[in-house]
Amino acid sequence: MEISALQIARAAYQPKLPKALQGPVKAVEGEATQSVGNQEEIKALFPNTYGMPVITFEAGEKTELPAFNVGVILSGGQAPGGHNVISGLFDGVKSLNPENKLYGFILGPGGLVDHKYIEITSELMDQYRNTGGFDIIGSGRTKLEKEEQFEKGIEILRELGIKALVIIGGDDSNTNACVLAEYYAAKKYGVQVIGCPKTIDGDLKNEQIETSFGFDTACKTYSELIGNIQRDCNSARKYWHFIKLMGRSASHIALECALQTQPNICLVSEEVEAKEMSLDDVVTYIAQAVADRAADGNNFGTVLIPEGLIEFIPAIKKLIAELNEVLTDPATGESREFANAEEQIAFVKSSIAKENLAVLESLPADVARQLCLDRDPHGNVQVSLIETEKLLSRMVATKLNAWKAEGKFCGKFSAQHHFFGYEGRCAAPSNYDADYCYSLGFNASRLISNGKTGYMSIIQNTTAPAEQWIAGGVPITMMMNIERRNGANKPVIRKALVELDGAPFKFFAAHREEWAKNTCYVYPGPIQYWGPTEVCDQTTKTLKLEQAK
Ligand code: FBP
Repeated sequence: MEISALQIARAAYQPKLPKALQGPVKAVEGEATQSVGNQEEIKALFPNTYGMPVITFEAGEKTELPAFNVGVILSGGQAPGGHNVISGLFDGVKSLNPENKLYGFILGPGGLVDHKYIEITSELMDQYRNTGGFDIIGSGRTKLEKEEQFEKGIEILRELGIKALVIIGGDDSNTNACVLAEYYAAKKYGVQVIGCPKTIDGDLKNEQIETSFGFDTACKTYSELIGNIQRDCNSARKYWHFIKLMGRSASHIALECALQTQPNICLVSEEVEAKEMSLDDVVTYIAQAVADRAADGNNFGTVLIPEGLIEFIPAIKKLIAELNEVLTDPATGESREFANAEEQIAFVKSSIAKENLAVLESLPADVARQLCLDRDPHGNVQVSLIETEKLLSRMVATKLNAWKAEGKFCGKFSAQHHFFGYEGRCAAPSNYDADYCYSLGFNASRLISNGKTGYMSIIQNTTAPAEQWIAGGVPITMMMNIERRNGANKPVIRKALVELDGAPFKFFAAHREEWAKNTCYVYPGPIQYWGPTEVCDQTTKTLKLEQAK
């Protein structure tokens, strides 16, 4: 296999570890914890893993441990740094006892159920250090939530002598990790389950988890591309660029990219919902900015659109909630099966309330169709398939034409469309993600050697130099509450959306009028791995603003 010069040079990079993880550790326990919501229900559902303390690691005495084996699973969408979590885990496990083995389950949680695995040897590991992607073992979106899957899992875990399983995933995958930890603890199977916070979306964060890994690199990659587009835009001065950004529901990616690049407009879904804006309100807001810039002779601009926007428009949100209900079979809790798409659409139309049907029918036909048909295995609407950037620019053009017909000056409007998502998910991890991910993985090995289960690996204080980072673990039950999913109430990790009273949004809101009217573009350029620390080692503006609070 031919490999790039960057990959060769990057392979030699030794990720940094927090001081506490550089030698033997001892686990310091905090107070007993509570879940963030629905305490009584969560406690009843997780009697063996509820209420455990937050753990912090400090320097401790070396102890000899008998050899043990560990399994690892990559779950859900790719995020830069996944290979570093695995290399940190690998090095951590081997440092405890060189006889220890690490097994990777192939193509996500399905690999555990189907008994598909490989041993991660040092030769294999060395080919993937500090690289982007999840291809060392692959990922998948199979939901691990049924007893029969857990039982299939224990068969292979026992066969391979695996004492602990590390699940690297987002909120849904870590919810499932928590259910699995509880199940194995209740059955006294002697297998520990540890989670690691992954997702470019940045929505798996809370008081304990500062950020999910991959968010930093993905946002820097998109910001480079947005900056390049803005430079083109400011050179040619003839297009409005509508740029949709991945992130599923939360707008963290769009907001972070706005903070890095200062576009003319950035929509924030959480604000659209809070202000109860309609689709027409959103379109009017953009069209007004286009007209205002045209009045200054600027017939160009950039608009950032979060992927989940459409489902935050209150009327559409209600519609989606009802679609989720009617498309779930109440008997099985699974998605209903249909012979074909037309049958599914007819079923939807005959099942939903009149007012929701009216909203569905008011949408362009292609968007309505996508809303009715596409679901991921967790029952989420597949927002990444909805071409919001085209929908909005089409509607802005129509509005500007109507204004022109009324005699209002709107200048020229010509649009280009982009969707950035897959471009950033497998980028080579930034120094921040390389260090953070390696530390998360290494730290997971210490949670295992300390006998913990139902914990998520956490690394805190990450805006300080890595030496000063704080390593430990948080019980996953602590992040849970009950939410309606797929037509049923379920215990899930609470998703972190953009907080409108949080520092990142407030900073953006204080500057956006100026950015809209004037051309204040910033061009961040590509991620740098070597060079001055202020260029190479800075994390996201979101995290810096949050930590400054
Ligand atoms: P995870 O939450 O699993 O990390 O996935 C994030 C994400 O990249 C979202 O931003 C996006 O909506 C989705 O995955 C796309 O999924 P797919 O890879 O299945 O197209």
